Amino acid sequence: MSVGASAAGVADLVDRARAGDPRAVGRLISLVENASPLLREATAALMPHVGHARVIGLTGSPGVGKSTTTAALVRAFRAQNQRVGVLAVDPSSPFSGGALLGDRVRMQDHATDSGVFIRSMASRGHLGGLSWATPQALRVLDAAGCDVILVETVGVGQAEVEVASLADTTIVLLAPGMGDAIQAAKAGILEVADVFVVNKADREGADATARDLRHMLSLADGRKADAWQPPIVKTVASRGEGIDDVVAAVDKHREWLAASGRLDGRRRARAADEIEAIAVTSLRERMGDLRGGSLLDELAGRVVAGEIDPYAAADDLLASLRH
Ligand SMILES: Nc1nc2c(ncn2[C@@H]2O[C@H](COP(=O)(O)OP(=O)(O)OP(=O)(O)O)[C@@H](O)[C@H]2O)c(=O)[nH]1
Ligand SMILES: [Mg+2]
Repeated sequence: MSVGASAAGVADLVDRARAGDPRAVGRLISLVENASPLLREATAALMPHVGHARVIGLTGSPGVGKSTTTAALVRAFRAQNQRVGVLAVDPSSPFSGGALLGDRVRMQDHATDSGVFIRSMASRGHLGGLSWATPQALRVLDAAGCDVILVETVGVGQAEVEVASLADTTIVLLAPGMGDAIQAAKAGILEVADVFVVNKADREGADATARDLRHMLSLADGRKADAWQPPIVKTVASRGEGIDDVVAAVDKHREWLAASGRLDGRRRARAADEIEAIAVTSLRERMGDLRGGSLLDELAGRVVAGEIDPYAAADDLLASLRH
């Protein structure tokens, strides 16, 4: 069956994904990636089966060691017999490839493990971008029975901050000598971090990086007394060192989220973002249809002629969308 065949095909895909068929999982994520019209039905079919997975985001500058850390975390969670999903997201690239291809190779260890699903996803420049697509892909992996989903995002720009904020727990990675603490502060990434990892601690300067980071955090006085204080964990991901400490920090954050009631708050905020992204996407599409239509042209003419102001014209345009 080809992707996008039919609604009946979608129900079958969802059934097979729930049974743990990696090909079905892959096809459902392709529906997301391609913004398929069948996605609406797929999402409805997935809804009753989600809410179980914990989502852990990893972000940080290129080359800092996200994929290496992700692979090490997969190993750690598999040792606990947890089912793991990995979603590698590249918000800046219109195509899957490059760095993500390298990641696939690195993940080879896990390629034959039926307890691990690995997918990469690029935005392909579709409307709404990854803030829209990522929650949908997470839903597929959740419904497929993942206990843990690791989301690796490339880079430390605004889009990455948004994707990172989709996680229950966000890990921000830094490495010595990359000027990372300052860069991270500039990109607004310090605020989204629940756990800091200073990776490549086998290199000189790891202690200095941790110290810079602690200093930056002390300057950011936005954190209230009852707020979570993000721990700083040092790792050598390539040798698996410190990974147990990362798992412990993530578990502790998870307990704090549950005990403080913030988990529910985060999930509601995420659902609100997703609803907004879908609504705005739909609005943009309908506005796009109007662009070729006569109403917008007519309103533009009236604004140019000085008959109405652009605010009133925009009101008319929005009113027409309600029909
Ligand atoms: N010395 C040292 N090298 C490491 C460590 N962890 C990862 N590396 C190496 O750093 C390089 C980049 O690691 P990746 O895991 O691909 O980094 P990444 O952040 O996923 O990179 P992008 O996906 O390209 O942004 C690789 O050559 C790794 O082997 C570490 O703890 N110490
Ligand atoms: Mg990577």
